[in-house]
Amino acid sequence: MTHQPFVNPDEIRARFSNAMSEMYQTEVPLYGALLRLVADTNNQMLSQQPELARHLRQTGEIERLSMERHGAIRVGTAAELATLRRLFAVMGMVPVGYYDLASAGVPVHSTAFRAVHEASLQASPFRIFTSLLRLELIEPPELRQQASDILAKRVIFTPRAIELMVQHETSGGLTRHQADDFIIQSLETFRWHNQATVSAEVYQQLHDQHRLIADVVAFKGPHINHLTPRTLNIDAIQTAMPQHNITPKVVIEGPPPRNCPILLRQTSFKALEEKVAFLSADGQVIQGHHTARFGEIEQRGAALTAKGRDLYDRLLQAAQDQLQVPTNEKNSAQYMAILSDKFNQFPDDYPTMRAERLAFFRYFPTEKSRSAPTESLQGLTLDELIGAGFIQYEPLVYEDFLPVSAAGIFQSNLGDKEQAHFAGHASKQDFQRDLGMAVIDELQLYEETQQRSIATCAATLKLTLLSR
Ligand code: OOG
Ligand code: NI
Repeated sequence: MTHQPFVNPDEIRARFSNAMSEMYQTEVPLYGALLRLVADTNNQMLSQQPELARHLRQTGEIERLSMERHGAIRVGTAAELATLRRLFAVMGMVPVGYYDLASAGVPVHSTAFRAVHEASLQASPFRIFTSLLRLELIEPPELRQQASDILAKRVIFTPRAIELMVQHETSGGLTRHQADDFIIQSLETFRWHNQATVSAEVYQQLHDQHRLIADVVAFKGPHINHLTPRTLNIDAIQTAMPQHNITPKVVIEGPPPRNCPILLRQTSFKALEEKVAFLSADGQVIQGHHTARFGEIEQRGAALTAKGRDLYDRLLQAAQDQLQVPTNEKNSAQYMAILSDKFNQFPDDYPTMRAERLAFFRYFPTEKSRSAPTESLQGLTLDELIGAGFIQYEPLVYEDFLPVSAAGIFQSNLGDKEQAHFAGHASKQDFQRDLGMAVIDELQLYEETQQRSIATCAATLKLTLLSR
């Protein structure tokens, strides 16, 4: 008997991401409109700015530009989170980072499932921001118990999806036929259901406690709540959205516009009010509505080192402290001005960002290095080789999320009155116990990618040692 080869997890992820996007565009047509606006703006930018196009080609970013996407889901129990970990593993996605959102007024903590190696990220950067509802933060106790009872009864995975996860775990992969099946089956978990699993009364109680609780508890599964393409000009899209009948949130989250973008800037359109049906105890169908699903865009920049991140966090905090109140329609321009002013303290050219070790970089051997007399280069440092034109560098793209920004995205889609505060401490340990493994440290991943690129340069130049 011949053995069927396994499909590469990167390919399963790329296909799953496409299938998810198609499903979501059907479910939320406004997301399709946003995608078209983003594609048009990206094309315009590329034709107007040849230098930008060159930079994106150099790093391979141009190929993944149109497939760039992240999505988000919210689950209710440890078992759901742990099974999602197994589901995402089939597609080569592992939990990276821990995000505590309770301190920012959202009763969840989260991780991002994503690929980790630069080659895999290149094949498909698709990530899922996954939040676990923290039931322990819910008052009163009776409602907490009720929510937990409702969640205990639901099964969010199809039996066949579970079978295929086990198949992947025991044999190390899926064959072509199994992978096709897996994509169809796993998509079911993230589908929207316009029928709630609870009565209108129970929905209202959950909703009164926090809109997010109703969103997680009252439905059959963790519907995908947004998808996010990557834009080359987030400010242009923020301005253009209203002209396309799309209502954006009031401010762009993250750093201000810069010559050398850092981390992540993101904005979204406001969640839509959608019709749902509730079933009463006597079997009557009652029409109501629920607001949860939206579209988002992101613009990514350089991944920062711990030192760079610390500076970012301090400047962001300083801007928010100066504004004193949460951002709204009236103060959004003022906030952006304050933010730009504070960030004048963050160097805005790559050589300085590199010299001060604020960001991670990827190093490439130049054309010149291929015909170099390598003996004479032995012993030169990385800086010297860059100076002599044998090596060039590009910033490493940030592949993760930002807790303050994520809270801002949550908040703007939960309504303004949900500015609650939760006293609970961040609980990475509890999260990892529920997940069934430790989350991966993102800084370590950037460090490794940077190091691998230096090793490739050394190999090309036939250097035995290449120190920074
Ligand atoms: C997740 C919000 C966070 C992001 O891009 O920071 C997020 C959610 O609303 O479930 O997606
Ligand atoms: Ni998002």
